[in-house]
Amino acid sequence: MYTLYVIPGSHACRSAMLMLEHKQVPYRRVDILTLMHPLVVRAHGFNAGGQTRTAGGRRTFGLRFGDRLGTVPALAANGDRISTNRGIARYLDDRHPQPPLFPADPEQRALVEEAEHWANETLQMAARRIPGTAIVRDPARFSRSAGDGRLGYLLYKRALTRRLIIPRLLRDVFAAGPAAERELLAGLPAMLDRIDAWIADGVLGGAQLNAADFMVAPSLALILYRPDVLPVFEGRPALALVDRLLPEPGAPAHLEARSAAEA
Ligand SMILES: N[C@@H](CCC(=O)N[C@@H](CS)C(=O)NCC(=O)O)C(=O)O
Repeated sequence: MYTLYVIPGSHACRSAMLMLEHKQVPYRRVDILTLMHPLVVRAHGFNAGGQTRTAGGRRTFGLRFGDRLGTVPALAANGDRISTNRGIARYLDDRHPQPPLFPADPEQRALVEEAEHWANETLQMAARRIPGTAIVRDPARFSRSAGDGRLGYLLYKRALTRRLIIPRLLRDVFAAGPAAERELLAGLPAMLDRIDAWIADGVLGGAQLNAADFMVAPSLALILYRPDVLPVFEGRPALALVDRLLPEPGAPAHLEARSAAEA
């Protein structure tokens, strides 16, 4: 039995959950109270896998703190402690080769690893900051709407807690203040173009999903908590990918996925 430490609604944590589900490995999920997570995972023997995360080119105090102590997702397995999705993907593939998370062909694998790397280094942080700037601008509206969505409720179950804590976190840790908004939105179409191109080339969104798909889809799902960006997604293969893996609650694809899981 594996134990996965997560925080609720985290796109990074959902990547690891999708990978475990892909492997059909039973696991116990432990939800940590957000903000306590670097301390809790450290106390359980994890670290942050040597990451040096930046937001808007800055290593804020919060990022340095998390990188020193530990991040989620964090997987405890057979006495091992595996931090980061990158580590978790490789650990799972070593121990549970089928179905794979990376293609066997070395050239194909290199392409998937390139997409995985970009999703980890660039998309994952942009996915916090794109909705983040809207949240900082209008915390009350967001605290209501983030109670449900493709990733479930975001970080805190209570709307008041979301309203009080999340905007501060976004501004101070993830540099998602109003000055960043224009640039972040301007960069979104190019990011979606890149994902669409990988889908067209069969690197993402194939019959056999891979580690890069599981990194990309949750980030897109988080961006879509900001409804005004939907027109930029419409008609794109990138939207089909996130609809396939993480459908909007209540959408037909979501109901199908739920009844398949319950069967
Ligand atoms: N890129 C890594 C890092 C994930 C990450 O940044 N996780 C956040 C939660 S969404 C975290 O644990 N942050 C702790 C902190 O910054 O203090 C991965 O995919 O595993």
